[in-house]
Amino acid sequence: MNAYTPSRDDKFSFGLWTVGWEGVDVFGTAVRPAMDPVHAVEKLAELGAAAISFHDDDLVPDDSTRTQTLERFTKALADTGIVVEMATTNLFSHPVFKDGGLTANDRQVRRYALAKVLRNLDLAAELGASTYVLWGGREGAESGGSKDVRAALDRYKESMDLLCAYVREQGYNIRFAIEPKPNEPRGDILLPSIGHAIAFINDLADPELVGINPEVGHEQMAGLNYAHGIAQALWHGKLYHIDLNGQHGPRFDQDLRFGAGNLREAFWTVDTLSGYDGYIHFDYKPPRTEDEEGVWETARGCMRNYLILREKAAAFRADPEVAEALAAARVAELSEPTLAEGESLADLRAQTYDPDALAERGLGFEKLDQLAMEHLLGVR
Ligand code: DIG
Ligand code: MN
Ligand code: MN
Repeated sequence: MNAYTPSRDDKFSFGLWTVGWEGVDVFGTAVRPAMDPVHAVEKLAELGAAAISFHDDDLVPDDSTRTQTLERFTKALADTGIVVEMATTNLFSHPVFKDGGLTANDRQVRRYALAKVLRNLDLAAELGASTYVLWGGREGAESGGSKDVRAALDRYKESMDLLCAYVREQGYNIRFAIEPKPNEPRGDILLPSIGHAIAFINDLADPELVGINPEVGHEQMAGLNYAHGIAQALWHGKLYHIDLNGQHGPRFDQDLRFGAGNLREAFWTVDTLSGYDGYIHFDYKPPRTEDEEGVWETARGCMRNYLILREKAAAFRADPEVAEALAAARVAELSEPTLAEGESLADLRAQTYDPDALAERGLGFEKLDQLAMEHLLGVR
C-alpha cells in the first residue's frame, strides 16, 4: 500500500510565503506569528519537500539584518539539501505599489519597482534559482480612465526586455515566468489569463527567456479550465513553472491546499503534468483556522493529494477498459493529420462525404468519463 510519502525525487516545492502566511486578510489581523525562513526550510525538508521559492520581502525584508539572515538561510539550505528553485519580487505589499509597480502611472514608482526586481534577481542567481516569477497583482486598474492599457503594456514590455537583456549580460541561468490573474487585489489585473500572457510574451524582444507560471485558482477565478490552460502552455513550450492550489470556481482567490476545491480538475491537471519535469510548486495559504501544526498538515496534504492523484491518473491510463473507451472515443485519431501525406486540398474536396451518416456515430465519451470518475472515487 503506497504511503504517499513525498521524496526529494517528487520535486515538491513551496513558497516561503505559503507556510509562512500569518493569516492576515481584508477582514482580519494575523492569526499566526511570523515564521522564521530557516524554520520553514527545516520543516519542509522534514516533510519531504525538495525546494522552496521566495519573494524578496519573505526572506530579506530589512537591510539591517540582510547579511545575517542570508548567512543563516544558506546554512539551512546546505544542512537540509533544500534548494531554491524560484524567486520573485513583492511588488504588491508596500503602499508605494498602490497603483502597481512596473506599470504604475508614476514613473518614479516604476523605476523603484524595476530596481527592486533587479536586486532580488541578483540574489535569486546567487542562490541558484532557475526561474524568476513576475505576478503583477497590482498591475491593473479599478476604473476605466486611470490606466492607459496600451501604454501600460509598453512599460511592461520595456521592463521585461530590460530584465531579459540584464540576465543575458550577467550570464544568469534564469528564465522568467509571468503569472496571470484576472482580479484581486486590483479590480482588473493586466495579463489576466494564460492566453493574455502568452500573447504578450510573443511581442517581447527575447520571448525565449519568458514563459508563464499559471496558478490553478487564478484560471478558475476566471471560469477557465486549468488543465486545458497548461496543455496550451505546454503546446507553446511556455510552461516554465506552476503554482498549484485549490479553488471553488469564480469567487475571491481562495488559495486552498492542492486537491481541495475542484478535485476533478485537479485529477486532469495531474494527468496533464505526467510528462512535466519541473518542480511541483505549491502557492497556497493555510486557512486562518490553523495553528502551526495545522499549517504543516496543509503542506503535507498538498503533497499527498498530488501523489494520490498521480497514482490514480496512472491507473486510469493503464486500465485496459479505458484503452477500449479511448479507442471508441477516437481520441488518438485526433493526432492524425486531417490531410494525408501528399494529399492536396483538391483531393480532399473531391471526396464525397455523408454528414448524416457521420452524425450517426456515437463517441462514447460518457463511458470514458465514468471510468475516469471511478478511478478518482477509488472503486477501480
Ligand atoms: C500570488 O498567487 C502570487 C504571489 O504569491 C507570488 O508573487 C506569486 C509567486 O508564485 N504568486
Ligand atoms: Mn492565488
Ligand atoms: Mn501564485
